[in-house]
Amino acid sequence: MIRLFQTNRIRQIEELEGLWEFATLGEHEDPASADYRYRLHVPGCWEVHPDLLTCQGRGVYRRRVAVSHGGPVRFLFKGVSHTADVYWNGQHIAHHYNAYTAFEALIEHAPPGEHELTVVADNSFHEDSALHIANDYHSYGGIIRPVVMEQLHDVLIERIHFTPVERNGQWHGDIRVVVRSLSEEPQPIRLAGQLAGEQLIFDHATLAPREIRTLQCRTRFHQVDAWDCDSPALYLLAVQLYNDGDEPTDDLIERVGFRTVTTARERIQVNGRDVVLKGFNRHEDHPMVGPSLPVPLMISDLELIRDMGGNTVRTSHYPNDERFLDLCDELGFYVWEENHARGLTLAQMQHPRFDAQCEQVNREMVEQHVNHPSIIIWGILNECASDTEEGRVKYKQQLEQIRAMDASRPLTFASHHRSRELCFDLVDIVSFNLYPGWYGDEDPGELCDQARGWADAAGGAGKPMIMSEFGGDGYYGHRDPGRARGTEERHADIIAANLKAYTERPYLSGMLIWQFCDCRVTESTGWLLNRAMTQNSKGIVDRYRRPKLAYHEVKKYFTGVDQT
Ligand code: ADA
Repeated sequence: MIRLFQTNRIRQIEELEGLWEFATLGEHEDPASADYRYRLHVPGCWEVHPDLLTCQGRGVYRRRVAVSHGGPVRFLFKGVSHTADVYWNGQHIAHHYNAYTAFEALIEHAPPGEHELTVVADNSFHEDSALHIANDYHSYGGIIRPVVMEQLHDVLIERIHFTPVERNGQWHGDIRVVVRSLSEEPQPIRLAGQLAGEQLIFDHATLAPREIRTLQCRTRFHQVDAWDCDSPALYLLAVQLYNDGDEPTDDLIERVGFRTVTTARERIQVNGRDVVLKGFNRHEDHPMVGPSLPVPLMISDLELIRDMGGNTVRTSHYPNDERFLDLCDELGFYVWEENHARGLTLAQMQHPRFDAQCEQVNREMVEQHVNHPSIIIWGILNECASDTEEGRVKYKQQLEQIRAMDASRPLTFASHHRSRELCFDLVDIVSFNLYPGWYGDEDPGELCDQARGWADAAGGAGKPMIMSEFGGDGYYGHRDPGRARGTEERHADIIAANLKAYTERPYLSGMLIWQFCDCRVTESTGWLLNRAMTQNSKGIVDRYRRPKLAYHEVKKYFTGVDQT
């Protein structure tokens, strides 16, 4: 399944789901000489195969595809982990870095008939990789998200950017449609669009050869319901492109919601109403499928979160599968989506590729996910060097980049620098990762009050505050009346003490538990990567989603009802 709704009625698209041929590749081995001894499912990761459980390096996927009519053909890869090289009949056509954003591979003149598509994926921590490094989660290998083949015409709709605007109780929408010509000749075009019973009117245009242009309109919507968690009203936004005739030659459908997000008086507002975010940090991880959760498993994750009374997911620490975001739109969850970076030191932020790789993931994240009403916050650079002047320059640059692309959502980052933080003045929401009861013995309530003080003193006064991470280890099934560290009992105690303190503090705008489910981490040495069982065990459910004792504490504090 590509999305939770139909994205095209005119453009011919086909999901390339199923078994592809697969081979592991040596560091310098040519894919042409690969021994395709495996069949792996796409989407999926290679670690699900018994021979490849810990395989890290390069692997090559291959399949044949049928082109029905000659012309441009484009493959959309929704996520290849983590570096991809794509070949068409042996010829290199695309390169992309980062597992968690989509990219295209385009063939401008594909003759009809059968062709060979080959994808080399690399999940090694090579020297060109500034963001995928050994870390407290696993960088799986493979084509981890769906692949779509599109048969196009010379002019196409590249993407749609919808921004809802509320004025004097009336909903309006700013709609920007990016169109792209692949032609060497000027191309006259016109767009038609429909949203929530209104026709969208765009100017006609003639595109210069190979031009990419944005056409926009602002429309008033007379009969729409606002999107919110409790009533997640969604509308299809359909745009058709006419090139040189009366029949449209291309189209694109997005799904949008009408809602505003603002911050004022230390609070976050959705549609003008103060909200408190209660929820979880979540890694895309499952022992049976790695990062490639099928939709039913995504749904059951959200059902567990809802059962505990949660209303929010932070996509720690990377942009998520867009089908998960579709589900959040549809089922009514708030999302803090963040770019891909975790715990980088200043030296790691000074990697020669860091700036370019961040610029790219920020751009792709916003362009690809901007229409999800569930995303109410953009985040960047979790626990990086925001306590240094050099780090601050990079935070500022990235926040400005995102704000220039989308000024309709507040920005934040999760800090663990306490009183040393230097970047709270740059964001709309201040967020703290603190682990009272686990990494330190502080009282959660006192620490939280102290954190509010640090924020106020460091440029965060008047801004909403979120406890963006807290928790402790709890090994599923490890019970002991002595409540030793690592038991489910101690884990439940830590979660309860934190949640009691935070739910009692009216100045807090959010509390996000680290973490929803246990997750696999990189196996290595050093205190962090030496984690027991090579997993981060702070999940409220384990990797198989079995609830730990803490589940009931979360439910008690998030729902306000004690069922024990
Ligand atoms: C950090 C980090 C998480 C995780 C957590 C922990 O704050 O942001 O990714 O590593 O700590 O479990 O220690």
